[in-house]
Amino acid sequence: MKPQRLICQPARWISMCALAVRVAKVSWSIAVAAVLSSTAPSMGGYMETWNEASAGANGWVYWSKSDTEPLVPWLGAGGQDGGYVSIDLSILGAWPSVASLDYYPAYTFRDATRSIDIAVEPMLKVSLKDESGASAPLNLAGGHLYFWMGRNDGVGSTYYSFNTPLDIGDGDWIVNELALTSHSADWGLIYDDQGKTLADLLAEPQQQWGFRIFDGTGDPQGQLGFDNFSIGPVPEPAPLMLLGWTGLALLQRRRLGQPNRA
Ligand SMILES: [Ca+2]
Repeated sequence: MKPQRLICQPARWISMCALAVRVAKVSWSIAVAAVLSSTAPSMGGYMETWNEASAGANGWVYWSKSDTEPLVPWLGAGGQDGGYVSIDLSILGAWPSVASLDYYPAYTFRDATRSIDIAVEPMLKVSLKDESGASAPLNLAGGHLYFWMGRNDGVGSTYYSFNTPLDIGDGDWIVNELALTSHSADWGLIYDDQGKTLADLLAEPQQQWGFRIFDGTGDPQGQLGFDNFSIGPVPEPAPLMLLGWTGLALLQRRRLGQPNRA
């Protein structure tokens, strides 16, 4: 097919462009359907189901008003499945001081076995549920729940919070899926006394990570459930997606080849 011939036939260009648009629309629809139909869970390098007593806490703590950092209250039944943690937000203490409006309902730290490398494990998942009673409904005072990462290495501390807030279910469990990035613009500095950047923190071992309630105008209240927390790689494309793309590519080649044969 020679370019000059196509230039002299604008109608054929328009037809081919229309075909390309249709193929693109169908391809996108199939790709979205394949992603939604994929049932394979993302089993990342770190996962906490809170389903077993031996792993009920796994080092997870909350920052209480008594500042004694007791274990997160673990419930052996219920949740999205087989146990979970349910936290009374009214017992949270603010950090770094009572004058602050910065709360940490659940976090874990100093996992000596591994660290999060969000370059290869950027997909965060966590199930959340508002379990507040009618007498004390959930009230974050205009604030939101965020995921954060940090580290205290004994010399100093550095903490950053991912800027996209998490959704909290209203009586039902909500599965949050959040693709973390290493872009500094996507994170907000919580605290740093060593001059470390986000890149410095992400490259360090034995990070801490957890959840933060921030941006509110008062103390949070209510009961908040956490279950099935994981950080892992982005799921591989489902076989249906690959089949769909391959089939459409062949169809496109056939259709685009037809004018040459005419
Ligand atoms: Ca569970």
